[in-house]
Amino acid sequence: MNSVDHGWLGKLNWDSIVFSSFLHNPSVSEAVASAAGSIVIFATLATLGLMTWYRVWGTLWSEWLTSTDHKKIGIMYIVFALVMLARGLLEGMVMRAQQAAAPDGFLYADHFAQLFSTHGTIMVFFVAVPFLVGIINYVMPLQIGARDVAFPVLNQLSLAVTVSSGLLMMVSLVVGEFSTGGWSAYPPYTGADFSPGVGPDYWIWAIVFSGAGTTLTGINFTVTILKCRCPGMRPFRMPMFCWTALCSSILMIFALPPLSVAALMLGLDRYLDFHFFTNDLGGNMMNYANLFWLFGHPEVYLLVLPAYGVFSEVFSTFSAKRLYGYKSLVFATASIAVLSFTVWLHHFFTMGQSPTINIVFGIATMLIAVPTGVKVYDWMATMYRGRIRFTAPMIYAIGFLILFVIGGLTGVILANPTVDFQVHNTLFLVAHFHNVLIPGVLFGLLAGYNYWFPKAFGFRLNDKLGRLSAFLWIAGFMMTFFPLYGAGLLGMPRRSFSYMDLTFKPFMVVAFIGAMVILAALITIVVQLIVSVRNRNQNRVPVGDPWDGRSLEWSIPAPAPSYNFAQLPRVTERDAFTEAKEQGYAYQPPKVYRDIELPKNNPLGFILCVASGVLMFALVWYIWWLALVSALVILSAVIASSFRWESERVILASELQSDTERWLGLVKRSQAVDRDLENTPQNTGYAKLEH
Ligand code: HEM
Ligand SMILES: [Cu+2]
Repeated sequence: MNSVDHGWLGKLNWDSIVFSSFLHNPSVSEAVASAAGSIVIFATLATLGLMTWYRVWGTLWSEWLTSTDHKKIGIMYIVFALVMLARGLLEGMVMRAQQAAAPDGFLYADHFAQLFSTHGTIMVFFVAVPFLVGIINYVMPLQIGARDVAFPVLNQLSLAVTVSSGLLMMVSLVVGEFSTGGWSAYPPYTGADFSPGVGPDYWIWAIVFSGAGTTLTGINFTVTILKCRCPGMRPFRMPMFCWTALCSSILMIFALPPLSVAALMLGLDRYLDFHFFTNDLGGNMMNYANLFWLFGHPEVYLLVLPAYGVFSEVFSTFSAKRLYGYKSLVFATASIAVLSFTVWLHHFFTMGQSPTINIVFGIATMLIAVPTGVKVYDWMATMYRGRIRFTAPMIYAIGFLILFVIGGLTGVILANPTVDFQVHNTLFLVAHFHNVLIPGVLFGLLAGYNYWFPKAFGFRLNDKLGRLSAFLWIAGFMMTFFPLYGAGLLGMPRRSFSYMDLTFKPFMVVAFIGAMVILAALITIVVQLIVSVRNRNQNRVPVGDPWDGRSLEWSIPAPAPSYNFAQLPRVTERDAFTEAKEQGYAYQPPKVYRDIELPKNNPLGFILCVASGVLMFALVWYIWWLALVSALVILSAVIASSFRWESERVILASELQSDTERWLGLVKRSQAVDRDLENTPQNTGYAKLEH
């Protein structure tokens, strides 16, 4: 393209700033865009200001930004995901408001298109993925009795590129415009001919960099689970969550590369005038569709499997029972992971291949319902005759069980090519995928957040507000998305910024009210956090086992110490901690205390986060010198880091001993609490043994 015609600042000029469009053309649509841009700017300034005011920069640097501890990296992933969730949800609200107000509306078509493109991209890549990677990061090494993930610095790098890609998404609200091509960015529409602006370039680089981070995370987690399990932790003794984490990580390794390749090829089309996906000169868009969905379909299972893992832990803990059908759940998980690669073609039933092919892929798609049914059965059997407590994670789990069956069934309906010809690209599809993504992914992640929070921070979240938020999510979800099934069956196309047929209007109004309920659910989560932090002293659970947990993460103090275990555990059973409690060898001091080596802090992640952010921005705007400089910074930082002499720090045996003895003393002084009291201040994390 005309890459050489640009000056020092590439394509960047004053008119690229969002406020300039508002000044040229003061309309409601532009006002909304400017407001969003202002929120980004003010939120950034306010955060920086507050951090300076409270003088937290030093701690932030030494405890967090340079940390290689899997627990801290996990928490940072989750904080990032929650910030992005707030943005993604607000965009959903604005879209619902627009469609409820149609045909009059208040947004331009182009602005609406940017909204569904950023919303979809953010929800999938910057909410669901980082949230689940964060939870796996925190929990999985503890569950398998390891000290850290296999490659702690790599973990830091994965976080770095994920965050910098998310920041790039935020910058696109202020400078320039985002893509209008949806989260799947189909060419040739996103090619240079039809989208000459910078929008698709923002999408491409955010996807390429965060995708690289996710692939590396997949490798890191897979190696960790295969290689770093404590003595005795045979595969079939691993907690269910670790199995789902393993399958999901393998999906990360194999599913993300086709996406990165597709996005880079689209980049070649746009930057260097290649013709992979154009309509002429030998290009063929279907190659993109195949690559994209070769990633895209496994991706949805990559998202949902860890949530299955969370629900498995939640069902068994809050029913005080062993997980029913453990092995069948493992095989169901693994077969879902494999099958997920064999169905991608159902995303283009209507794009002209033969009926035979459609039938084969239709049947393959329906097959996934079989292992999923096995799981639903196992979860219900786990609850049967259990001592069930309706805590916040359990409300999410039960809501999931009911709603996910509905979402799954609508998926089976869509898997029938003849039906799909009628409803593809209508709101029926939008209802279906939100029906699986919200109860199936988001509820799982929020359940995990409520469930493991006390382990991470040493105090429980307020359960009343947690339950309220879960109910609001369930009610809001149903009200927002069930009407879309109706509107879709009546023929309302997806991605329409307006419509003339007023039959759709009542559906859209109900959906908008439902979206407000979801907003209330989000606000409740924030309130819950604030209230819980304020009342943290009454809710502390330092002993570390507030829910009578069954796996190893509950066998250590809360918050978990940096070295995880004073001595690596040795397990002889599934549900290792329950076993230890029953046999009476929980809360024993190690026989000998030995020094522990842990990886030292490393500034590499932070440097890479900044440099890759600058690199992406430079690439989007064709600022070639800046791209070169930042690429060199990345390269030199990586090389320099490999020359670090001392990469380990030592925790002395004496320190371990005094920590452990203090904690064991606390256990002795604590009152064991019954399950009925688990959400009262009496619960200090010492669960009474019950049979
Ligand atoms: C408050 C909750 C939410 C609301 C109100 C909402 C609303 C919407 C709307 C209005 C669209 C555009 C639909 C269309 O006309 O094609 C959309 C698309 C989408 N949403 Fe959501 N959404 C919500 C939550 C989520 C969540 C939690 C996820 C994923 C984890 C998600 C993923 C997507 C995706 C992938 C698209 C497709 C974007 C595209 O077509 O390119 N949404 N959503
Ligand atoms: Cu699919």
